[in-house]
Amino acid sequence: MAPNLDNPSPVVALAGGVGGAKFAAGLQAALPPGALTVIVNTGDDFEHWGLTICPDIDTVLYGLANVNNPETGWGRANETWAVLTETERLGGEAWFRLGDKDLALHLLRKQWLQACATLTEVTDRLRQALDVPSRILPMCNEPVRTLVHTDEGDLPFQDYFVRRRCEPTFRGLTFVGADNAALAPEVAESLRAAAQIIICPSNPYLSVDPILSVPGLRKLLRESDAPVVAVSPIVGGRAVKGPVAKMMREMGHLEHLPLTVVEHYAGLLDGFIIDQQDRAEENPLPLPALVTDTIMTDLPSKRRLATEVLQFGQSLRNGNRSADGPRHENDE
Ligand code: FO1
Repeated sequence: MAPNLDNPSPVVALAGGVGGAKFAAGLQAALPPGALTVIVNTGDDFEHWGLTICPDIDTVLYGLANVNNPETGWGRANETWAVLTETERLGGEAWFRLGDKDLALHLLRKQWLQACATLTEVTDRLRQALDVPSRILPMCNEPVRTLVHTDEGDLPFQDYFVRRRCEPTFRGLTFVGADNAALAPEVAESLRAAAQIIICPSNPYLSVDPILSVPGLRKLLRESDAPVVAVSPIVGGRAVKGPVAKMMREMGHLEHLPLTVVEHYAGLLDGFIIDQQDRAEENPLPLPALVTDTIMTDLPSKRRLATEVLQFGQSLRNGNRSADGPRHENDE
């Protein structure tokens, strides 16, 4: 896709979690400055230490600013832990690791929110302070909190995911507050103006579904004449490891197959990108697929993948859409 420098065709990405942030950084590197808008999950957000923690916004922000911790994927590079260490010594909660540089951002976000700035305004102020050329939009300005139903009762997402390391048996999810979420004008306008819409390789259930739960957002995707593609978050079928694999098994997704993800996004997609390790899974897919290396280890690999995805989306826009009409229809 030849970048049009004076009027970059706007691209909108939906992202959450570490995988989504990595791919968003690849898109930013592959596009002219200002062409990318990232709509980010806020279902992982929670109140902690009297602060409003927005892990997925911050993971995307730090990734696009190239100040993220490359080992963990979240938090800051070259971080120090003086406040966390002293908090623990004084008997405070230390299970959620907030570093000193990270804390500065949380203190400012809290101050600006208390001064009645919206989360969208606060996030835009932070991304400009970190010289990020792309726009970062919370999925909405109202609080939506992912609540995890487990055999030990209901747990706020971070309690389940970080404090308990997904040990309790997963029983289900509720996005508390989604019904009262409003479609922010910036979100609606970016989706209406998009030349391409890309669902990043984020966990469909934990990171993308909360975004799609905002009333009116899914409809904007369906109505858009921009191609909508998704990058598979699963590589090599059962390769998902650790607590997320346990959670997915307990969700009943024993097979982590590309087709499962395509069917989960029923009715939204014009194309799907799968890893070459899952080439055999391409055939049953009921929509155009790009098979490529989706492993992102460094910025060049993120940029290469993003460039291929953008070209694939462009090819769908130029009419190579699946025979059965513009969207992979599913009677849902
Ligand atoms: N994830 C962890 O597993 N342990 C942590 O202590 C932790 C701290 C943390 C602090 C700031 C932040 O923005 C993210 C943080 N994360 C941590 C990641 C967080 O749990 C995210 O929700 C996950 O990456 C899933 O999106």
